[in-house]
Amino acid sequence: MMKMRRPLGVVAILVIAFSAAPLTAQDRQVIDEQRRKAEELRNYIKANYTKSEFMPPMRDGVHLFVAVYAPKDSSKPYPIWMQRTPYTVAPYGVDNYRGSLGPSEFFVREGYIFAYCDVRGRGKSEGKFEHVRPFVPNKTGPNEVDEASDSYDTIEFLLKTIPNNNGRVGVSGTSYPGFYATMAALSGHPALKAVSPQAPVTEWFIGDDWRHNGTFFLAHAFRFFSGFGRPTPGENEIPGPGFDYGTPDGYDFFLRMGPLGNADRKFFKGKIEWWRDLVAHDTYTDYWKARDPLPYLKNIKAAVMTVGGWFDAEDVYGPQHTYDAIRTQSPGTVNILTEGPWSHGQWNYDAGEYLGDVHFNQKTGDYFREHIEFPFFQHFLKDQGEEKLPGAYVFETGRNEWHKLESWPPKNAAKTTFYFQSSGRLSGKRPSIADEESDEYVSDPAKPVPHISWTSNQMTYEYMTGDQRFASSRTDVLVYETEPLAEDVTVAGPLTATLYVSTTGTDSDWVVKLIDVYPGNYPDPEPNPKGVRMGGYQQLVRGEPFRGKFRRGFERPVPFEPGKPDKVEFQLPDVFHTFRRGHRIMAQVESSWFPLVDRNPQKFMKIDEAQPSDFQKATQRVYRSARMASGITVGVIASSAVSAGD
Ligand code: PG9
Repeated sequence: MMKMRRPLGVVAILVIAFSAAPLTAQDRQVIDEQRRKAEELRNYIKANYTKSEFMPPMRDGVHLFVAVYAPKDSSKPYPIWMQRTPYTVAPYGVDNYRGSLGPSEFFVREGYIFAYCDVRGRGKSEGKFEHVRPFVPNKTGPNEVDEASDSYDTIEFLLKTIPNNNGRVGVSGTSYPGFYATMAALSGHPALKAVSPQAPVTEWFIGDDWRHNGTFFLAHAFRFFSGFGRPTPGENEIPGPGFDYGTPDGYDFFLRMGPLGNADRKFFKGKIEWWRDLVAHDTYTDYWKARDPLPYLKNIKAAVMTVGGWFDAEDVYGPQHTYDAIRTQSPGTVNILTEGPWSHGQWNYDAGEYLGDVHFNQKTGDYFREHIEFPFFQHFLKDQGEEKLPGAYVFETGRNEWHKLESWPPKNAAKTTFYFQSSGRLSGKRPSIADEESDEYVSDPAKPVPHISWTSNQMTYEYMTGDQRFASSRTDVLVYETEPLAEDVTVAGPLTATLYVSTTGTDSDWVVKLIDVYPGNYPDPEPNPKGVRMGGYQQLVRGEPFRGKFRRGFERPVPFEPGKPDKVEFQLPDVFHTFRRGHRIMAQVESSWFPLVDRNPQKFMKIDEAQPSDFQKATQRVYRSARMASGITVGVIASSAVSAGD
């Protein structure tokens, strides 16, 4: 495989260019080098590719816009790589070229035909845009269209129109484009040989983007919709200007905003239909079910490599559940999962050496692009590369090693429960206490638990690995931890939180976190520009909220009976992490996570209709007895069995 230069360090440029600190000579050198490489790539594309634009008709007559970049060299046929997006495929015009093509520079240098598509109703495409348009199974006529049929019709057009193609098509996309990649897989087009849904938006009520287990991801949604959602008169919705918060402090901004309903009353003023839908649909109804592609992922003909980041703040749920749905529903499909130590989409553009304060001691992003993603498409679109691909490429954080597995999660992970015990202990031993021992705290919506210890008005990607010491010291956060580990403990797969709780309110949120506590002598990074102290660092490995009224099911919210113990059990996204010897395993439980999650008034009601007077303190209890044994269950791999990577 030819050794490629490191792809653009977009994050490097942005971090350096927008950091408060004055630019050093080295910073300038990095920026100049990245700019030179970007210019060189742009010139290469212009010299070796010809751009053309089309408006192919879909089966219902609606014309969609496609921009195609084809190699000037016609000495051999090339596969088609396609992406469909709602974010427009600008720049428009056959003389205006993109600065990059395809998933990475490897594809540009190798030679592919690249097709960029505005989805229906976006950019220069005709038709009506529908957010996450529901899939229509068993279509009966040309007017029953969806993103799968639009993918099918676009592929048909490209194969017939673009000269010198080799008859094979690949599709990939990240996040919203990842949803369209999943839809392309559902098109069933026979020429579609390889699909890579990356951080695909998949299930928006339970785990992706806007809602997690019924809670509303306020900071993320507010930022997104203060730009994307604003309709522009006379045109399709296009990203509008950023929103001026007037402060860098999101905790203060959203607390002063007041109840969730004020976001529309004070700021969006009814102009953003999708915001209204997301807020109003606060129970798992057909609105959400219709937008979930997972049940349809059967008999998928194309090879699928789903890509996700263990620390993806936007869509950590989608990739894991897309892979799992194909694994269980479409056994004949070549189905590969790649999970790395990444934030949202970081694998596409960054070296992937760290996230926040957590370092991985290798360029995980470069490795993915060169040794995982590019070979996947080369294998299925050009018959190149190794015969047998693994079922999973997964990065083990903590030990910081890649693994190639037959499937995910690993079969040798034994289900193990870490129980909450007295005096804040966490252990594998079930409590033997007969009576109903519990720990309690007062949850006050006027002083919710922050989700970060620093100041930002964004969700911030780094919260996914952030230091939790700021939370441990709060009286409204329960903390349970093991003794320092005598040997490495590796956890792999989904986590299940089982809480036996009571509240003096009639609704409540429950946030569970799994945390890696570093030993006191853990070294600080060198260099250490932020002056972070890693000794005693409490690194978030996984955190997830659950809106308690859905404990009987997401379709049927039920109130708590004040003071009466009840069971709340939910799944947290998968992890693959080793707690090293000398570290501790910690669990935290709290009832707010702000402004990542909207505040629960702790009164059973439609939260978007809550008034300030509805928000009430509640005394929460978490039980830890033989009969009501709260804890976290996860697969544990004996250290000896965790084979090193390839
Ligand atoms: N996760 C983002 C998103 C997905 C779907 C709708 C709106 C936003 C994204 O990065 O595209």
